Amino acid sequence: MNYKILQFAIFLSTLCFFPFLVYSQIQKPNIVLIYVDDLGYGDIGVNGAVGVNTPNVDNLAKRGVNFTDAHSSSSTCTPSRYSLLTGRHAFRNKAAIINGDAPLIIDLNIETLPKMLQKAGYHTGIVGKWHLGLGNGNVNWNEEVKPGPKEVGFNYSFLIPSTGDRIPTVFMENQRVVNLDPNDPIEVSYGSRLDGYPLGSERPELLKQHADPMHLQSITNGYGRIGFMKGGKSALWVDEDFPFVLSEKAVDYIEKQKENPFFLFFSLHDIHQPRVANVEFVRKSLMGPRGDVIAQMDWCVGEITKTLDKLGITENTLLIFTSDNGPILDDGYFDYAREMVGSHLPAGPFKGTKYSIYEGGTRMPTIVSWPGTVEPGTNAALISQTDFYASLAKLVGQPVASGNAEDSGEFLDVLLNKSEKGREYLLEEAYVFGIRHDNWKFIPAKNVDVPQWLRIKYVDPGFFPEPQLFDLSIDPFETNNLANKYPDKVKSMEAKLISIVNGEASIR
Ligand code: NG6
Ligand code: CA
Repeated sequence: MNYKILQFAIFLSTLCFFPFLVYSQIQKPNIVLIYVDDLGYGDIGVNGAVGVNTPNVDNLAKRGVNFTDAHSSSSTCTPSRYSLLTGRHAFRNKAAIINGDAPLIIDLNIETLPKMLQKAGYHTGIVGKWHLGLGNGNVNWNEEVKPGPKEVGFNYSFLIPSTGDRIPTVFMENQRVVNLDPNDPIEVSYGSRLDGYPLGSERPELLKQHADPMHLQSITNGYGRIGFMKGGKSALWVDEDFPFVLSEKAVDYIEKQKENPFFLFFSLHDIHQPRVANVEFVRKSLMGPRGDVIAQMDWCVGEITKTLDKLGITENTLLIFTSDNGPILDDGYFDYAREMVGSHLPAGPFKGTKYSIYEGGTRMPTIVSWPGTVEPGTNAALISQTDFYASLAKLVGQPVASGNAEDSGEFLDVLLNKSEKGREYLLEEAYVFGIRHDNWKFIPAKNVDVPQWLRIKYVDPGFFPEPQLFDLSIDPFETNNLANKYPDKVKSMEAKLISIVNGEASIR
């Protein structure tokens, strides 16, 4: 063969193989994201929980990787969920905790995590808590409510529309209320009282669990809620059934989609309040309802892993287990979590709770499991849930649409435990900002009184009249303020924070 022809033949054969070479690096495993509500770093066995066992979560950790410095974007729910699904920090959207009648807070023109996965050929579903708003304001709950999950990229949805403690206390499947009797239409109000369900403030004898005045508006299923509700009696949920209803829907989704690559966002109600354990889980812990619902949550995790095993798709499924914000003992309902906590440390070795800027507010229990692909172990990389977007995009071979997910860093190798090189900087959002630079943590001065609603919950949001600087490598509990000792460090971290919040610098 003459040399030119040989060269051409080699060129042709390279062309033939090239697509396979590229393809082989792109994998499309199923992706299951289990998002627990208000679960603290220390609330799982592998991270030191006492008073409750979490065998299913511990087993995930045993066959996966347990992250020790992984963060939700914020120490409250709506902002964290917003960031998770958009790869953008919540401050850019002024996202804050919203009520059950709030409009959808995700801009329909941006590409979300589920939309990106749809483009990559995934079927996408959400089962559980939404809390990102529905409709355009002024929702009519008696018809299809749009926009919602479908419009932001979920092919299937089964929702708790807002929170367990907010009305309407009904499930929605594909954006319609489940079991609604058209002759008993639903009305919802977060302003004036409706002539509907009795109020907790007036009929405390109807309550299964007493609560503070903010949670004593309409009573449904024996629990006072935030907001007023009328009608929809046949559609009301039974809180005690949550673990079974939600797990069944999630399992059903997996079974139906097992032939597709699928993305399931399993967004549990547990361990948010009202903390209601089904009788099967009552006294499964030594800590009362809060511990019992941790056991209940663990059971739900087991239902998912059992299903993946049964269907033989465990090795083709990337499972991420994490939480939306730090733990809180008293969030309004009187379930004696504070009295019964014993020596259990809900935030593990960290200071801070839900609503707080200290590490416990955003440092989340985080486990990634993909047996056969992800090497088991622990990983200390600094990483944010905002990074899931770009990292999963890389995994499935999708570009991040330009101008989208601007806070999402690509850390696929960290997620897959091939590297411990995470972020250099990480933003933490609460009622004051915090910024991490490797093991340094900076919180700017905030000279305002702690609001009463946080004070009565014993929450320390981290307000302090002077800047705070901690070296987490020697002081993980953020006790020793080094701001006076390292003024240059304070200056540079403050400047970085300001430039991020002003949109001049990236936080990737
Ligand atoms: C707070 C509620 C609290 C809880 C929280 C949201 C009051 C006094 N407290 O505003 O009950 O629902 O919002 O929790 O209204 S989260 O986990 O969804 O962020
Ligand atoms: Ca939460």
